[in-house]
Amino acid sequence: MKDAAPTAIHLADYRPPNYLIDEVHLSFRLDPGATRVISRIRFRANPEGLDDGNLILDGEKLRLVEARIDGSPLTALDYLLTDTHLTVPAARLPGDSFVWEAEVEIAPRDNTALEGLYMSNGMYCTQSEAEGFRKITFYPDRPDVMAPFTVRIESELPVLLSNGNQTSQGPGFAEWHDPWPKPAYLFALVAGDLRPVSDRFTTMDGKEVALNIWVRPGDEDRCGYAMDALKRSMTWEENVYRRAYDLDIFNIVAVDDFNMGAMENKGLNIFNSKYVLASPETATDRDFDFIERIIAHEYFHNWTGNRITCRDWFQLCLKEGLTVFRDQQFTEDMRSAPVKRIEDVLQLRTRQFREDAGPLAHNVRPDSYIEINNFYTATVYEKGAELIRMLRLLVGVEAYDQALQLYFDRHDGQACTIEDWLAVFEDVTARDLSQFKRWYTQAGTPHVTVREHFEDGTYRLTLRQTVPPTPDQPLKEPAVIPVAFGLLSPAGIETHPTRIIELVDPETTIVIDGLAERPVPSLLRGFSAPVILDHAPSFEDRALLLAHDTDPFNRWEAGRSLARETLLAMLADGTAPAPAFLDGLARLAADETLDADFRALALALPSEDDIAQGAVDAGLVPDPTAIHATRKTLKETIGRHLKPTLDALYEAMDPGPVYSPDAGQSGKRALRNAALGLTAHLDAGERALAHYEAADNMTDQLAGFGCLLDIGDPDIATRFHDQWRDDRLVMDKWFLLQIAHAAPEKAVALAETLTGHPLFDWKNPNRFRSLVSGLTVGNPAGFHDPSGAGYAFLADWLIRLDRLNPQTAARMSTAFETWKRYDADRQALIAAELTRIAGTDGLSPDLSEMIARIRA
Ligand code: 0A1
Ligand code: ZN
Repeated sequence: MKDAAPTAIHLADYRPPNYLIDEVHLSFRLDPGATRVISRIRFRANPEGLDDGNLILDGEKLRLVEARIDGSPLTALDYLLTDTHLTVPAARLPGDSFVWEAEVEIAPRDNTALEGLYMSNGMYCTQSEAEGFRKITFYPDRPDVMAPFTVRIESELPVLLSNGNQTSQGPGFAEWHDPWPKPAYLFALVAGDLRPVSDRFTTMDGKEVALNIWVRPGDEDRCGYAMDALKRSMTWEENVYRRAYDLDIFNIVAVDDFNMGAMENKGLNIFNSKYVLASPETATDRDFDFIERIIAHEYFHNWTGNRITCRDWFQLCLKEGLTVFRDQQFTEDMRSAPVKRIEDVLQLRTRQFREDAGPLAHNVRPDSYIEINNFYTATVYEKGAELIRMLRLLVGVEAYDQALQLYFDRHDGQACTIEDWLAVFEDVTARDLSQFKRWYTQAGTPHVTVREHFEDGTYRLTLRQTVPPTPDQPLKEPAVIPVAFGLLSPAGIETHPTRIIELVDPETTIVIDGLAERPVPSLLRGFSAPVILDHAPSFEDRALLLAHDTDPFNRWEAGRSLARETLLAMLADGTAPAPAFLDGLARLAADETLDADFRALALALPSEDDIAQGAVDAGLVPDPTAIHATRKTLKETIGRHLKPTLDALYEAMDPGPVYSPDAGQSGKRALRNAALGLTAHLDAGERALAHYEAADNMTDQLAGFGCLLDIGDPDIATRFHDQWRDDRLVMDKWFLLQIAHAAPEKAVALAETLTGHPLFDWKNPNRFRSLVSGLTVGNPAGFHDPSGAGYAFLADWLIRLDRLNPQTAARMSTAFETWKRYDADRQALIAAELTRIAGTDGLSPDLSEMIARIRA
């Protein structure tokens, strides 16, 4: 039977499940075209369930071979089967507790959506989050049903893995038992010809844990950094959160075909291979940084996500926001904290502010969804993490630690809500967090408008908060906004160190007396809240903050706002960059008291997308072509003006002969490559070519490659290709960078040509993303070409990919989310493409939900 078209699911409709599960036994007989999955599940009535007592199991794309209850076979009259559910009416159930058994057949070879059980390069693997388990067997596939799992895998493949500890193994089979009750979304299975890279870890409770990273033969020498990051994550979590690992074995598997970054399945993390495999020759410093961060993230989920999980998918931020915050803390401790904070804020502004400002804006805890996979967003993850950071700032570090220990003790083994999360903070601090909770239930980025008044030694600072309307939320209530601020004297001396003002009312005024001179405020230090500060300090004040603020974030922020303003003035009427701006930049670049990575960040210009958003904020309609040209001009002007400084930096920042991806060395490379990038055009690419040729690591090689592409070197793409054609992860970079660095008017044609390249395997999500986002993210002026060719290119590929992999198609459609920013011609062209996609027969619920929201 067919179900009706997918409808929205609402948080308000949550009902506890009718049945809970005491234990699950699964048996897999693996076969590419006909895998048999035999389940035996002991159900027990939930006293909190509905009165009807029906047993409702999710199931999609399963061929039911047979089903039994308490050993008696069911006939088709005993249950109702649709495309998505199998329901056994209460009248057909023997009582409050029974054993369900089923045998189903599935075809992993034909699973191109990469959800459920699928195949990648001859290996079997699973992706169960969010709702993939229902494509493996009939099950109450919802996170509030938690159970211990026992799994038997039968296959001739040499390595057979599942969650938990291995209990037996023999020729052609392996058995695993996971004693920790878990929801189905954390289930995983892997089978293949894999090689381990192994190590050991002793936990703070003295438990010996075997660590393995499983990779394809030949990749063993690229796992060292991931293993090191794993051990550092385990130690850090013990030291900072006092939580230890809880199984005898921790497995990580690298797979080439994966829709997301990685997945925290209990005891068996599955990773997109790009976030595990790295060698200096093939991975950039940034890749190493990501590997460290994602290894930590997935490991930290063991406590925040697995031991304590989410009651329903509306609570996704409960595990994701908290785990992102914890991985940010980890990186801050491993590397430079200010640099990490700046990078995180850059990401937040680029991805989350953009989401919050457009048609896809949603609460950190959404109220409804059609396809939950569409809500693994920057808002849930990154804004979710900002909310935890604010809570910690508001209650203080000690209370935060106590609240977390209470959370772990109180909720271990449970499926929880945001209310449970906030309650531990309320219980520890006796503070009422009902107003703070609005951060979870209101979408949109708050604006904080600043007014200053100084008279007779008295300084008045008035801060006013507003949240612009977002889809379905016209009116907003004031939130609790912690604003960290300090004051500097006009000579650049800090007279008032950081304190926190809590904005709870629409408007708050702070009065500071006894000042000899008008102070220069440093507001929102460390980016203490995810808001837009509407404040236009004078050029001189910002230059002063850039030179003297004690808060590194605000130092960087002052420079960034000067750069943004310079660009906007150049765009508006061709105003040349102020010499004071260029001199300030030169001083900062040469300031040896500052870390190299910080200086590299200060030299980086706002991205074209940031400038477009800046134009919108200034009430203008952004022109991507003009933005591209202006940014290029400013880059060249900086290069010319700062040439002596940049040349000196290029020479001085030699990181030394033995490559290490640590913060110290990678900072030097970043600064050296920034100097190269700003000056490469001045010698027609001579230094860039020498840099490229001398490079013994991918960071430097790619820096040279990018410069040479910008300059239009006719051979460099072929040279790079011929060197790396057999390396899939490096070739992803080749596809992406060529398109990102193409002249805008040539970018779409190049993207089109590259889709015909023999190595363009569009069914591999990494390859597809590299090529398509090379255009949509990497080359905004090319994507927004006035002809509309970029829009048609994206629409064609989304329609094509949707038939195979709806999840990735839906994610890539966000390239259209900013369409209302642009001029009427571009809007009309995009609207036509959105209409064409929406009108395509057989569109997935994933992509149709996204297109409908973007069009709204
Ligand atoms: N929970 C993972 C991310 C993830 C989400 C969904 C997936 O498939 C639909 C896969 C992975 C994390 O936060 O790392
Ligand atoms: Zn996560």
